[in-house]
This record gives sequence, C-alpha cells and structure tokens, in this order.
Amino acid sequence: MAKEPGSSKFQVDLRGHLRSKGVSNNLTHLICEIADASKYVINAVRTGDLGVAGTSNLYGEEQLALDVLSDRIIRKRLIHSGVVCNIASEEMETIYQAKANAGGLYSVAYDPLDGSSLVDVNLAVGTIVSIFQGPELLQPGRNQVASLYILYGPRVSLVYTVGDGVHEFTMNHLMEFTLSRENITMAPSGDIYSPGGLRNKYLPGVEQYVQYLEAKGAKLRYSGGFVPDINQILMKGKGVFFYPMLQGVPNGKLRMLFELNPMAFIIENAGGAASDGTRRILDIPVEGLDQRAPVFIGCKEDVAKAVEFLNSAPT
Ligand code: AFP
Repeated sequence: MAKEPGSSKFQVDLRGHLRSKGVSNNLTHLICEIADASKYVINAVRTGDLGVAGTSNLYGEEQLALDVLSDRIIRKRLIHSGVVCNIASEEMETIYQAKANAGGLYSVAYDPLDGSSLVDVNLAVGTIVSIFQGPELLQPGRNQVASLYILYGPRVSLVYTVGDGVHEFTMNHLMEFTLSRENITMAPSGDIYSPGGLRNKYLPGVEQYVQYLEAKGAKLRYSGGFVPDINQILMKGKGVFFYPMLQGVPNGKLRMLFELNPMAFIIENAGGAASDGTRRILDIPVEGLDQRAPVFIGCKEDVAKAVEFLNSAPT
C-alpha cells in the first residue's frame, strides 16, 4: 500500500521531491514543465470542445478536438523546455526533432489524452509520458530514465518514477502538485481484475485465467481508461489489468511506446510486473511508433499466473 507522508504543514512540492531524489536539473525541469502543461490540459478537458477534429492519428483513428489541443499544449511545452531533442506523440504521425544536438537532452514519447473518448461521458482520462536520455525513442522500455502519468479525475494527480520508487502528487486549490503518497508498493497478489477487449474473442488461456480470477473472488473493475484503471490497481496496491491478444488480433490494442512502456516502468518500480504473455514488457524491442502488444500488468503473482495459463492452454 502507498505510504502517506507524515502530516506536515510543509507540503513537499514536485520540484523539491525530484531534487531530493538527486534528479538532474534538466530532467527536473522537464518533468516540472510537463506537470505545468497539465494545468492547461485540465482546462481543455473541463471546458473544451468535445467534437471531432476532422483529422486522424497515426493509427488511422479519428482525432477529437481535445486530442489535438492537448497534444499541441504538451508538444509546445516540450519544445520550449530547451532540454528535449526528439518528441513522439500518439497524435503525431512521425517523430518531431526539437533539437539536433542531443547532448544532455532527453527524448519524450507521450499520449496527451489517453481515453479521450471518455471525456464526453465524464469519466476519468489521463496523460502518459515516457522519457529517455538522448535522441533514441525506439528502444526497450527498461532504458527509460523516467515515466509519469497525470490523472484527470475527481482530483488531479501525478504519479512518477525515476527508477527510485513511485510517488504520487495531488493538485491543490492553487493548482500546485504536492506529495500525497511516497514509495508506493504493490502486494504480491490482489483481488481486482481489469479485463480489456471483447471476452468472446479471448483465447482459451485468457478465458481460463478469467475463470480462475472469478473463482478466487476477484472483483471486476474496468472503466475503459488505461490511466484510471492502472491507477486504481496501483493505489490499492492489488490487482491486475490486462488487454490481451484476441482472436484475430494477436497484438491486442495498447501501444508500446505511449502506454505500455511508461506504465510498466511505474508498476515494476512499485514491485509489480508487466508481461505480454511471454516477455517482460520492458524488454520488448520497439521498432515502430505504432507498435502494439498484449499486456498483463499489476501484482507480480497475478501476472505470473496469467503467463502460466497462457502457456499451458492449447492456442
Ligand atoms: P483511446 O485513447 O483511443 O481512447 O484508447 C484508450 C485505450 O487505449 C486505453 O486507455 C484503454 O485501456 C483502452 O483503450 C480501452 O479499450 P476498449 O475501449 O477496447 O476497452
């Protein structure tokens, strides 16, 4: 379970916490710039146009005006941060080079508003960010130097890791992020499961895994938003999310660069695990912006059980 920091009238802010973790000035600046940009995304989510943008993203999916607006907000902030060389967004077709000289700089992959189609039914959505040192974005997720997400729910929270624990910040009435949970850790196993995809398209091993979870009394919790669904499992410290391979869809739906690598980096740093059913997500080579993978992510024993069912059932 997450540790509540000692109650103190001196709230720990994001910049102070990053510094206390020995994070470099450039990476501290970058993470704080992303946190600050989220304030404008929040405003767009709460008051912006819910219509379509009339364009499509690199997956050929129709973009909402909110997708385009939140993408522009974050990308401009990254470009002007002065510490980013390459940028990839789920909403952009290609990698954008912000600076040619990569010395001391970072590359960022982000999903500006994951689950954006949920905004018009007033469900929680989020921003997901993956950060690498240097110019290369197409590399295994184990090489990330940081990952974070911002959850736009009843409260706005930011969760980050730089490989030294997982920490949550909550936005206060002044729109400042202050530390709310430090060194969040997950139990070995839990009683929540968050199953994505159409059940009637599940492979036998996945179907048997669901029946195993139901038999042990696990509760189904699924909103359709990756960020709130993962956040629930992380903050309760128990459970498993999966968006599996489906009949006819061997790679599932979720994107390696923009969703799976950043979340796997966070979950592993909280003592959990993330697998595609055979490989550790963070070890999977990433060859393209549009690369997808099946995912089982959450408590270590629950993920291991999924892998066991998948590899023992006839395909
Ligand atoms: P969008 O960002 O295109 O809305 O997709 C969100 C998402 O990739 C992820 O947030 C959810 O876990 C998943 O889709 C839900 O997919 P289903 O709607 O097929 O359950």
